[in-house]
Amino acid sequence: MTYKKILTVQDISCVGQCSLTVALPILSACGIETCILPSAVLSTHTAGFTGFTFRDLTDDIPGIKDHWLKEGIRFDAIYTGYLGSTRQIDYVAQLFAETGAEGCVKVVDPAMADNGKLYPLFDDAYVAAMRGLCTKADYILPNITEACFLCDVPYRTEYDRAYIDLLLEKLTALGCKNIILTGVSYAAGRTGIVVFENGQYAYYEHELLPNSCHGTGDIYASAFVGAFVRGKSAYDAAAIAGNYTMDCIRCTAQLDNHWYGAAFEPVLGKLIEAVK
Ligand code: PXL
Repeated sequence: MTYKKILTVQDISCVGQCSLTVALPILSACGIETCILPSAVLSTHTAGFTGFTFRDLTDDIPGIKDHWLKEGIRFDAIYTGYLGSTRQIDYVAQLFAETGAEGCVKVVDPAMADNGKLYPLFDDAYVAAMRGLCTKADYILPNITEACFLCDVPYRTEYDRAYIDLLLEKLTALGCKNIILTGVSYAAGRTGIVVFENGQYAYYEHELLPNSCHGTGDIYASAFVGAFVRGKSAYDAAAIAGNYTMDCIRCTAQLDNHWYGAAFEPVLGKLIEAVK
């Protein structure tokens, strides 16, 4: 049996179904021992709620890392999501360098923007720091907006394959290795995921659902990482994560007034089956 240990670094939004409250159950469901490092604690996520609290945990990270090193704790994979501050990104790079076991896979979801806009609280300095972290990862999982911020290309809602190739080329020129680009749509009613691995382009296309939900980027990234660390190929993991995310969106569409996140729990069983 393979039983891998992963560290995931992202915030705890106490309410809102995103970041650690999504990553921890999904990675556990994939059969991976999941260690967490909360980047910040918020009362809710920042997309749609107002007046949320925010406690930045940046200053806790060096002490936590030093304790782990002293205990000989190492991780088979490290996966980062929403981070709490620009300074924290440097600490995460240190975690990459010091706490990985041999062959440790590093995955960065540069969770910082969507629909052409940065999330509240983030600025150009944050983008620059995230760009640096992305070059240290084995896989990055941006959406198109995040890719545009990372490589300084204007965001477009209408595009063709040449535009996607430009983004992949620029990300590669920055030093990014393998790129899983989400939300890539080449035809009406369809969307999909580009898997750009070792310079090879592949595309997993699926239906574009009429509704969308907050937090699906985190669900997608967690399911991708879970399936990949369980031994699926990047392409198969991208497809499994895409199918699971659609199941979550369909499940959420049946609920009234569930605007702040996606109901990922009722369909977790499907993910467990898919990663077996
Ligand atoms: O889903 C990404 C995310 C994670 N964490 C926090 C957020 C967001 C997106 O808005 O606000 C705190």
